[in-house]
Amino acid sequence: IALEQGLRYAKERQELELHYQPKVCVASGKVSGVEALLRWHSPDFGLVSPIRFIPLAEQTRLIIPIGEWVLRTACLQQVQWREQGLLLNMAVNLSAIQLKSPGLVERVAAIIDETGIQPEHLELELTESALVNNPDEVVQLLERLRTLGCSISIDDFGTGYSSLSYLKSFPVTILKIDRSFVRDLAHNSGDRAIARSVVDLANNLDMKTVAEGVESEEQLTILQQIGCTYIQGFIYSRPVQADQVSAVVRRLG
Ligand code: G
Ligand code: G
Ligand code: NA
Ligand code: MN
Repeated sequence: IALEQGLRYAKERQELELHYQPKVCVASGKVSGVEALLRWHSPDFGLVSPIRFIPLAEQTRLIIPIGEWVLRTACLQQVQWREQGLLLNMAVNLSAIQLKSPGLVERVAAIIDETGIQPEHLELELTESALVNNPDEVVQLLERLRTLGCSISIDDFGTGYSSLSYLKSFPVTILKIDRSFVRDLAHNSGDRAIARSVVDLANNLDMKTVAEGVESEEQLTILQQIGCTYIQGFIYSRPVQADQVSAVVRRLG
């Protein structure tokens, strides 16, 4: 209850912050964009991990106003960077609760409008598990989001039991290979087979791939050989504060 109480006022009390983690394009070696990742600096609980507070925010539906703040803040940041000559795609996580909430498409449209982000630079990350129920409705919803001009990626792909027959009808542009398959890539042939299969599947469906949680040169080499499109992970950068992003982009070239 105490944590919930704190979370309820976190936004008004300006305790929320976004960090940004780069995604590097394998072909060009350049940073193509960043993923916005939420942080909560609680005066009572310290720095609370999203692994702890996102589920609570979902249970209490606080994720709806918080998620709106995340989207608006990330879009404003993208525009600010663009005005400084730093053009980055901005990926924002949307939870299943947000996806199911009435008026989502209208709220995303309003935020695109209000912030002036060019929607082709906005990517919405949805977890695979958010997409499994009512796939017919989900297809319609995703199509409406795509009509706004943004792109959609499936986060944590491979962990959520989505049906392959629906995958082809989801208007999705990117599959994110879940970190659990990347972790032991160098030593586990099963994980290598899975990663390769996800990349093949994506290619055959005209989608791109992001590997998450890439930490080592060995993992990177395998992912390059497999033909993964983008790499995200500590090997390039941890999630960093907004004012550190341009330095990270310069360092990575
Ligand atoms: O940022 P990492 O540091 O610890 O994130 C942990 C988990 O929290 C990840 O699964 C990530 O997708 C999720 N997460 C981080 N930021 C957000 C956000 O703004 N919205 C939602 N729904 N999930 C987020
Ligand atoms: O579920 P989602 O993909 O949004 O999760 C992003 C989470 O992964 C964040 O918690 C982020 O801090 C974490 N993360 C990003 N890169 C790495 C990495 O290279 N290794 C590990 N262990 N975690 C990572
Ligand atoms: Na994500
Ligand atoms: Mn993920």
